[in-house]
Amino acid sequence: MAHVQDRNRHGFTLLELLVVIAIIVVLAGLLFPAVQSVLERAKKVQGKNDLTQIVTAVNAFYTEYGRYPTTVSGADATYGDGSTSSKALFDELRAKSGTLNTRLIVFISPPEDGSQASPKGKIGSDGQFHDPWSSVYAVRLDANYDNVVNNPYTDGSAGGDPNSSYDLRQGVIAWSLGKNGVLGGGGVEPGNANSYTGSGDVISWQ
Ligand SMILES: [Ca+2]
Ligand SMILES: [Ca+2]
Repeated sequence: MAHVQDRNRHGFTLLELLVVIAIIVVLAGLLFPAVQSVLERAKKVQGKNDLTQIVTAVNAFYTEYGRYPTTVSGADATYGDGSTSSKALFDELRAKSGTLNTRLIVFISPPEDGSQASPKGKIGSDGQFHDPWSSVYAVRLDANYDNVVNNPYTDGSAGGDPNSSYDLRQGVIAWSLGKNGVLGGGGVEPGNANSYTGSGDVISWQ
């Protein structure tokens, strides 16, 4: 009997510890989705801030030089869409290149991580600006100066019909593919592929 009393005095039995551990596991399981959703919202806010900075930088370049930071002419220019790297664009905006930015003005200065090809929310070793999920931000410039650019969700090609109702009356637009890394929803995002509505994508023009 003395032995049992000893054990009681010293605190928890194995069963009590197991119950406490089980309760902690259940609570952690309940909290995990909530924490994930808060983190995801924070990433979208960061994405929107980055997109605003990109658009502001391009517009400041236009104000300074009377043109957009691209050598493309006769059609609109799209960077970071998977076919054309955005390095040339950000090299000009970051004054790493003086080809177009002849006065070497720094229009944007995102954090940089040269040790990674695809860092999150930074310029990578590829010279491109990556979103908080590590995909590349896409940027479209009105390089034919007709005051419209194609909406990537309704056309996908740059420099289309300027009279189309699908075009946006913008000089520069930028967008992030969101958590699933593709245009529109699907997979880990709600919504449908190639559609902005209800997806996890982040865009500059709304
Ligand atoms: Ca245009
Ligand atoms: Ca997406």
